[in-house]
Amino acid sequence: MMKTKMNEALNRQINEEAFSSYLYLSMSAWFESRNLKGFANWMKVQAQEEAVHAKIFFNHIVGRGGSVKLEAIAAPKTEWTSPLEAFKDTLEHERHITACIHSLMDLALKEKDHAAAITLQWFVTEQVEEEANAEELLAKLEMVGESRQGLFMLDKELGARVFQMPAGVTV
Ligand code: OFO
Repeated sequence: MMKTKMNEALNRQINEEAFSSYLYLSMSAWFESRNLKGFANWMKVQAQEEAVHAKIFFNHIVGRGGSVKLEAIAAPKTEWTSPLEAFKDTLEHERHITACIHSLMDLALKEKDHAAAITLQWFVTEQVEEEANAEELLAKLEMVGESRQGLFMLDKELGARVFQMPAGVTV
């Protein structure tokens, strides 16, 4: 059985992950509107991953007899001035999520909630990858600058991304 404080904090994280999914879906729609279908694909896959993250927390709470409370999801931004701005927002958002995960881990350790700590360990590792991916794409966009050809090549590269359920995860 989970303590109320941990239960509430994990419920808040479901909302954070659901918002992440919404944000990237909104970015996907924006890229579609700019005819950058590869970027749109990358963001759609990212949104799928975030929905899985929300479900991992959902399953963790349910599996331990906790109570799931789904709150309203805030409306994400719908317009960006450039792909560069969208990826700046992505990196900033992932850094925010990393901070959320670290606070949850701090709480789990304080409460001696070993089960929560094990689930959160996966997210600690995942966030290293999430930030690295956003940093890499941001760097590539900075390199490309105003080059339409560079953007075209990058769009092609991002179009190849395919959603994969993380190893060992069932939702
Ligand atoms: Fe982007 O990792 Fe979850 O939110």
